[in-house]
Amino acid sequence: MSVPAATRKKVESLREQIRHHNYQYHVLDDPEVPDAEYDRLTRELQALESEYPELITPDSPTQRVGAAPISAFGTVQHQLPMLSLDNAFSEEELRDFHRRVADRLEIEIDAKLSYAAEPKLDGAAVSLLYQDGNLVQGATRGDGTRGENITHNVRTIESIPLKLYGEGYPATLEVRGEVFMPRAGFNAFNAQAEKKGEKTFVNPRNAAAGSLRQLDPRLTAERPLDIYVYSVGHVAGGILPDRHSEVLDQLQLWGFKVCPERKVVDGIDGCLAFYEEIGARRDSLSYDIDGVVYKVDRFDYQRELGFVSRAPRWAIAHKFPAQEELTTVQGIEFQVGRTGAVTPVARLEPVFVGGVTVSNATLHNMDELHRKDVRVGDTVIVRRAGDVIPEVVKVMPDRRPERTRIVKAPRECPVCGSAVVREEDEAVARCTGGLFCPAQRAEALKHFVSRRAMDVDGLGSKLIEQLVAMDRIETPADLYGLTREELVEMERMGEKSAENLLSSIEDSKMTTLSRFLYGLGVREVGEATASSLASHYGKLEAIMAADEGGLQEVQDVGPVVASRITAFFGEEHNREVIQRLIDSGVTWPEAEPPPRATDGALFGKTFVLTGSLSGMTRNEAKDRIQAAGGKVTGSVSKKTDYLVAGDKAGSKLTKAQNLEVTVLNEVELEKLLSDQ
Ligand code: D41
Repeated sequence: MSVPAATRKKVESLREQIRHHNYQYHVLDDPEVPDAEYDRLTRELQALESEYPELITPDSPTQRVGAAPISAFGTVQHQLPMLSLDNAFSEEELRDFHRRVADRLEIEIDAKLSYAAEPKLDGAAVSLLYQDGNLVQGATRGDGTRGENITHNVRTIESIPLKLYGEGYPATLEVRGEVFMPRAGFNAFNAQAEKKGEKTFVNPRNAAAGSLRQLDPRLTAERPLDIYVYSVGHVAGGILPDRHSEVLDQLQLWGFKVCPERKVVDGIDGCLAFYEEIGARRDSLSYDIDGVVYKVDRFDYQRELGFVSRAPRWAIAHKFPAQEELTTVQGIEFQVGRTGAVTPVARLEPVFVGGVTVSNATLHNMDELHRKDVRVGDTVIVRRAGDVIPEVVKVMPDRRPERTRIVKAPRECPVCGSAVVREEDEAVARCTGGLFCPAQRAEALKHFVSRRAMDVDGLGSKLIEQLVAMDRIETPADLYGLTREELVEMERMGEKSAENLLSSIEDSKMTTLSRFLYGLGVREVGEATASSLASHYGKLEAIMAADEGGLQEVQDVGPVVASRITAFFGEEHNREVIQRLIDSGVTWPEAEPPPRATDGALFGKTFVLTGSLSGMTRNEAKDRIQAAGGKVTGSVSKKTDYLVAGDKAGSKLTKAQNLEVTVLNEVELEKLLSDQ
C-alpha cells in the first residue's frame, strides 16, 4: 500500500512542530503551547505512524522522548534507561490498558490485580545515585538515555538525603523521582521575581525544571524545591522487596520522601476510584498534579510485561482534563464589579478546559492586558484550574492574524457612562458612578444575597440584573419591599418560584451580625474581618461609632481596613440603607462585647507593631498584648507607649525614634509579656 503524498507531508509537518516544541520546552524552558496541544500533535503523529509503519524513521520524535541534554552541564549515561509513561486520556483508554495487561499475563480480566496508584506530579524527573549510602550523582532524565549532570544542584534540595538512614541499603542504589515546586513556594517565588522585575515562571513544573538547571547551585538552593521518589533504577550489591509499593515503603525508611497519597488498589475499579478521589482533592493538594499513575505492583509481573520502545507495558498515566487550552479571542469587553473595578474580559471561542466549557476569561486589569498584549483575533492559552476563574495566560505570537484590534482602556464606564479613574498605586481602574451605576448596584446586591452573606435562595444574577435595570431595586433595602404581584410579572418567574423567593427573603431577615456586616460589602471587609468585628464589638452601633484607632485593635484590622470602615459608615447614604434594612425587620442576636482586660501588667499601655517577628505572627503578638490589658494600634503617635520593631521595620521605627517612643525588640516584648 502506498502512502498518499499528503500524508507524508502531514507526518513531516507534525514532526517539525513537535521538534520545535521539544526544543522550546526542554532547552529553553519556555513552552509555547499548552501540554494538551503537544499531546494532540504527538498522538496524531503516532496514529499516522501506526497506520503507515513504513513512515517511521529513527529520528521521529515518537521514537524518543524529550530533547538531548544541553552541553553546559556534563552528561550522564543512565545505567538503565529512564522510561516514559504512556497516557490514558479516558476511562476507555484505561480499560484498554488493563485488558492488554491481563491478556499478556494470561489472567482473567476481572481477576484481582494489585496496582500501585500514585498522583502524577508535575515537576521534573531526576535520577539520584547512591554509593554505599552516599549521594554521588544527580541527573536529569534528558532523553531517557542520557541526562545532564546536576549533582551540584540536587545536593541543595533539603528533602534529598545526602546520606541514607538506617541500614540494609544496596551498595549501589539509583533512585528516581520527581522534583517539584509546591504551589505556595511557586507563588511566593513569582511574587518576589515580579517585584524585582525578574523573569517569572509560567507554572510550577517549569519552575522546578528551570531551577534544577541553574549553573550556580546557590540559585537552586534559594528555590523552594521538594521531591517525591517513585522508583529505583540501577541496583547492585543488595536486594529490594518484590513489589513496587514495598520498595517505596523501604525507600521511605532509608530517608526518601514518597508521596503520602499513594495507595495499592484492586483492579480497574480500584484505579478508577483512586482517580476520582484524587481528582476531587486535586485543588487542595499543596502541589500541582496532572493525573494519576498506575503501576502493576508485582515485579515478577512487571518483568513479564516488559516494555515497548520507550514505555513500560506495566504502567500508565491517567490524565486529568487539561487545565490549559488554545482558543481564539473574539472580543474584549469591560466588566464593572461591585466596587466599581473595571476589568477587561476576553470573549472566547468556547473551549473545553479544566472540565468545563469556557467562553469568557479574565484579563485581570489594563496593565495585564498590555503586558500580555492580547488583541481581538489572537490565539491564546486559557487556563482554568479548579474553582479559579478562567484566565488568559498568554498570546501565541506566531498565530496572530494580520489584522488585529488593540483594545484601549475605557474612559467612561461602559454601563453607566461615569468617569473611570485609576488612582495612583492602584492596579485597577474604577467607575466613579458608585450606586448610580447599575452594574455596581447589581453586583452589590448579588454579594448581599450570596450564600455566605444574607443567603437568599432563588435570586439569581439574571433576576437581579432585571430588577436593577427596571430601577425596582436600588439598594439591598429595596429587596425587602418586593411583592408577589410584581415578581410574577418578571421573566421566567412562575407563581411557585415567586412564593419560594419571598419566603427565602423573609427567612434571610433573621441573620447574624457577622453575615450582615459581610453582606454590606465594605471594601476590604471579607468574612474573616466581619466576624472579628462582630465578636469584638458585639453591636452594630459600636462598630459604626468606632474610630480608626479603635478599629485597629481588632484582629486583622490595619490602617487601610480601618479607614475603609469609617469611610463606609461615614457615608450618609449607607447609614440610611442600614436603617431601612433594620426597619424592614432584618435582625440578629445582639451580644455584649466580650469584657476587656481592665487590669494586667500592660493595662493602659498602647503598642504599635511593625516589621516581621520571628517567634510569633503580629496577630499573635496583638492577642497576647491585649490579653495582658494592653492596646494595639496601627500608627505611631505621641500617645504610643511602645513600638515593637521586628525585622525590616520601616517608617514607623523612624517615626517612633523621632517621637522618642520606647522601641522594643521581640525578646524585650517577650520579657514584658512574661513579667506580668
Ligand atoms: O509523579 C510522577 N510524575 C511520576 C512519573 C510517577 N509517579 N511515576 C512515574 N513512573 C515512571 C516509571 C513507571 C517509568 C517508573 C513517573 C515516570 N516514570 C516518569 N516521569 C517522567 C517520565 C517518566
